[in-house]
Amino acid sequence: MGSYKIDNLEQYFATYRSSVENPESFWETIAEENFVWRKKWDKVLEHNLKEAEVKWFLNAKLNITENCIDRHLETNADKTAILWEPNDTEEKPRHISYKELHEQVSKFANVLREKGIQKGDRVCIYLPMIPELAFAVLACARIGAIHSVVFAGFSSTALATRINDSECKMVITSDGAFRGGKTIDLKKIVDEALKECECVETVLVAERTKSNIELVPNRDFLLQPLLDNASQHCEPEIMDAEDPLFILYTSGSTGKPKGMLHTTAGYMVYAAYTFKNIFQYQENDIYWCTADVGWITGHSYILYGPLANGATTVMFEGVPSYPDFGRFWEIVQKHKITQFYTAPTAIRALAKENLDFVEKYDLSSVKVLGTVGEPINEEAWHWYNDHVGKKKSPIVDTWWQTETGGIMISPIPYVTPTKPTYATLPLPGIQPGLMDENGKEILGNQVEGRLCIKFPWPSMARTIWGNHQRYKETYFTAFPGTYFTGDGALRDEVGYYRITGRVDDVIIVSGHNLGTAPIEDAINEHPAVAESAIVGFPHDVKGNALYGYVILKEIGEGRNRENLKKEINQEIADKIGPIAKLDKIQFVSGLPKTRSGKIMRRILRKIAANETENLGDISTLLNPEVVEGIIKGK
Ligand code: 7RM
Repeated sequence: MGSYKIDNLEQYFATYRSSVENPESFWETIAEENFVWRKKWDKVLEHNLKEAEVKWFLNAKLNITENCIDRHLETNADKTAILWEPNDTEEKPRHISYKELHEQVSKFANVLREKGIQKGDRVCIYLPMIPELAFAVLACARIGAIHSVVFAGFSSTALATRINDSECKMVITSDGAFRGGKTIDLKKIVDEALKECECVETVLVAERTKSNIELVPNRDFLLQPLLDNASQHCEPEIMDAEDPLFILYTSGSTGKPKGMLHTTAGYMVYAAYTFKNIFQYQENDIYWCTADVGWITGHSYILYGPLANGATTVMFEGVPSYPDFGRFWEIVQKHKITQFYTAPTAIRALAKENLDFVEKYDLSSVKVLGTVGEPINEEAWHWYNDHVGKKKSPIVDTWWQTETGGIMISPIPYVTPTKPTYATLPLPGIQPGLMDENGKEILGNQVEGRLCIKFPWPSMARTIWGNHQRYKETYFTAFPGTYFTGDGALRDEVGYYRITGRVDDVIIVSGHNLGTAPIEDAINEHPAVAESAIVGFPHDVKGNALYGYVILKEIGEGRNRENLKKEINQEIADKIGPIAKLDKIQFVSGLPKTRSGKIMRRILRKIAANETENLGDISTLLNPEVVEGIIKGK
């Protein structure tokens, strides 16, 4: 992209060097050469990381949908923007051209305006992976409404919490969802959630499953008739560079989920720049990211990044195991996928199945493979490389977070080398550092520490919705002047990074970030439970599984333990979602605690992983005696 070419390793190093020596002129060049601006910026960057304050492209004016849609119409109106692959193999895929996308988004945007949604209003989108999800997201962006997409696998309680936290005025949902062999009644979940949400005035319902639904008068409206009557011309709202674009919730280690807020220009520039370089997208490529739009990966690398580049992006409604474990590869063959981006948990699940499922398809169209979401283990990496990439497609192991908005550390295929289990090198403009426990930076190579980013980048989250103090405390106080990622990492002898995992209490299960606190809160609501603690333990498919230590109240002591376990998991499924169910539950008489009352998860983690020989120093505990009992009771 632009004059900072990265076509070979030397150019990568040269570009990287200039991006660090003069970040502002680097990002200014990228922004100038690749986007449509209604007005250019007065200043590239203003920042004070100690106060968690960052602004990019100050006073620039734009609309992200003009960059993702309108500007492609002149040359590429008939090119497929979104290639939608349905859950059911019998149903036909849909090729949505840039022209059609423009029409659909414009109509949808007019419906939103007609229903009273204005710039700055929050709109919750709770939809399965159907085209309406993409249209809804982009329609919000067209009129300056702030979208908050909630993954359609979340429970009504989780949905209600997120709707209320950002006071959404509208919910966009569907009658139901098809997921593999199952049908999920989404509208019922929304109805349940809305009993707790006073802020919601309007619900728009897309029809997908044609299931029986109830429409609350004056609140609920079927989407299609509204779209049918809407004009297909919609003037985009002109946004300031720093106007909010979206909120996306991510679980924290304590308390309620964090609504990460991303703004317009910086997010767009970074998502587009990284997409172009990391996937080496060429005209006529068919790019597929298997994530759900409910996660940041779907926002940046199904929608905004690819569309800003005029790419063809595949959106898949189903799951990798339906109708059988060859589904991904059947789709790759059918659509001649050129870039394929998925998560280690999916790779591990598929690698467990018969090789026939992958071997029987022609995967020769693939040029780049990607992974994201958690550290990929050596075995999964090699399976992916051997059986999917046939040892000829570089694997980009992309490290990033909801908070970073875009990929931060990753190989650039055909330019920089790959190394199994390593995310390798920072992208231009990204300045990682490793810190020791005393907050000192660890210099040199062959070292390990806490991963920080030492200089702002355009797509960093600007705040936590409604709680800037929490944003500052979570990310900018551990190592003042830098952004702390919460991850540990090592740097090898040539400077490649390998991410080792979270250093705090968020557990990643099947690539999804789960906070321990909300799960514990759910368990503790069971009438027989006194207290609980959750830790992750290694699981060969999910990466991590959840292990729960539960202290019962006296009334629980006499009860059937197996029934209790079932009830506890039901409680979790209802409050958080089935993904947070515990694989193991152990009833204990006490939990190891520090003198200030904090549960020592380090010890519980080791017990769960059967690493009891080396528990470390337990003498600082308030109650060291409970540890032996827990080990014996395992
Ligand atoms: C994109 C996303 C963020 C956390 C992050 C890491 C872990 C993500 C990798 C990874 C090792 C990777 N956003 N993580 N990618 N760990 N290698 N390539 O996943 O907010 O949901 O999660 O995921 O711990 O901090 S997220």
